Amino acid sequence: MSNVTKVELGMPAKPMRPANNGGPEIAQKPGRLVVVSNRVADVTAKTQTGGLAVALGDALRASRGLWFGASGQTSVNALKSPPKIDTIGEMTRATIDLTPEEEEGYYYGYSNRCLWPAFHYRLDLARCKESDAEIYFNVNARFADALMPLLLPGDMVWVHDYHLIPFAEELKRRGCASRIGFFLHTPFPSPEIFAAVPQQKRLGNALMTYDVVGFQTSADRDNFARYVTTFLDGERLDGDRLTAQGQTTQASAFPIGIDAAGFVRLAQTESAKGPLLPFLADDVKTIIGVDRLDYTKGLPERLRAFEKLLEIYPQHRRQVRLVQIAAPTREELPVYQEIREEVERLVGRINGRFGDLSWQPVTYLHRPVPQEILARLYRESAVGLVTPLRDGMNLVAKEYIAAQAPEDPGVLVLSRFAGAAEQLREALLINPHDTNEMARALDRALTMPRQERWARHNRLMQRIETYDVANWRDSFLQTFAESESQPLNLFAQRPGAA
Ligand code: GDG
Repeated sequence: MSNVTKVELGMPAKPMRPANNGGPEIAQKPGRLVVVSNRVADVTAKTQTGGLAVALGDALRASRGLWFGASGQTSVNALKSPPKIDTIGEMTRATIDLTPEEEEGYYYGYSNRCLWPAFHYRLDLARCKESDAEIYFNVNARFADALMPLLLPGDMVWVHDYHLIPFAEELKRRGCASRIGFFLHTPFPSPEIFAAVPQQKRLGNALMTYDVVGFQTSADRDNFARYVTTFLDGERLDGDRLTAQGQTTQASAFPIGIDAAGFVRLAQTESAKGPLLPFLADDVKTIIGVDRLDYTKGLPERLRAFEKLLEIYPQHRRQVRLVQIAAPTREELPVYQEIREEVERLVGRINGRFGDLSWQPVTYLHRPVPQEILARLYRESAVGLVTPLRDGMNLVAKEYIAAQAPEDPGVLVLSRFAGAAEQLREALLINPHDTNEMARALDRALTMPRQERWARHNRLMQRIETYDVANWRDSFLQTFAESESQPLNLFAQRPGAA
């Protein structure tokens, strides 16, 4: 087995720190970490299910920090209510309610009907209403009003995701001198796509007011750099620095990881506890898919590829099943109801067409399953099938690898359009728009000799362990700690500037 070099293609230009198995090493300059996200994770939960929540929670505790965001509750009195502040051990949580109109315009409207589809290259689905945009910018301003009094000198404010793009500009407009960083969990699309969003200049300029902007992949970072040079008349400086409209920012790739060691433990402990999950206790091989039921995840494409596999490789009939966990998400939006109907129609068609009284080709669950069951499902599945049409990273791909038995691992079939494909090159990479290619890849995965599976898995596993979620967090925070707070350029022509 060859050694994997520490700095991989698609990794940030600067070598990152090795995986951190101890506590978080945060800011080199002293200061609290303040995390801002649309929703605040339940840091009081005994068993945290999300690796991200655990990694951020650890860093917040280590710096006696603050996590700020929306409470998830709506209230007609929200505009008059102060933030709700809880002290949880060594960290603080501050949340505010939204009014029903704010939730509709900011969350469902602009964030999830405009930015989410546009960032995933679905301009056909993007509805960027000016009235929703106004509410989105106003909610960001209100968040900034609520956070300002809670900030201390020297704080590092780390803002997450597309709901909060204008947040740094709003804080700086209120005189905040803290360093403010941003991490985008979705892809950043090609400049021509981003430029089609009517509020693109306002959003692009707002991103430039951050001191550090983090992306999932070097392709996303390059898309942003091309946007800044092409549409904001900006320039690419040395390293990852960009300048436009009198603002300079560091735009780098920080690919997010999972708690690899924790996931390995979870998968091993659970499988050591008992026999196979009863419904898997036969000789039929399992292909596993796990996703939020989102139109970006390529679920219809995946089902059609599985159908094609059964059609053109009849030897796999009765020898393989697809288990698809599709957790409900954003069900209030009609486009999510439509994708659910399409998926359920396809599941029914495949089961009706190929199934018999002793074999059902597709097992489909439209509900979340506990994480320990997920880990066992991954481990007991011969193939992990991850087919997003676009995805920022895709943590399921990494979890599938971490859960495998090293001596007899399964094979990951992965979309080229998931951010994870930049790192996970030993997976079988496919184009999710090409049904035949996917069916061939599934056949190859199901019949791959153990030696090849082992060799591929070994390389993938090393990379997942090295670039885990703690490494992601510490790499971002290190870059952040080395940055300087840049003041807001009040002379820049900003549409919507006060
Ligand atoms: C966004 C970006 C980026 C799913 N079903 C169940 C369940 N899950 C867990 C998975 C995984 C997580 O949810 C999904 O993460 P992904 O990365 O696959 O996708 P998004 O939710 O779209 O996340 C994405 C990510 O942010 C991080 O930056 O990678 O690109 O879109 O951890 O395991 N967990 C449980 N039951 C389920 O049924 N317990």
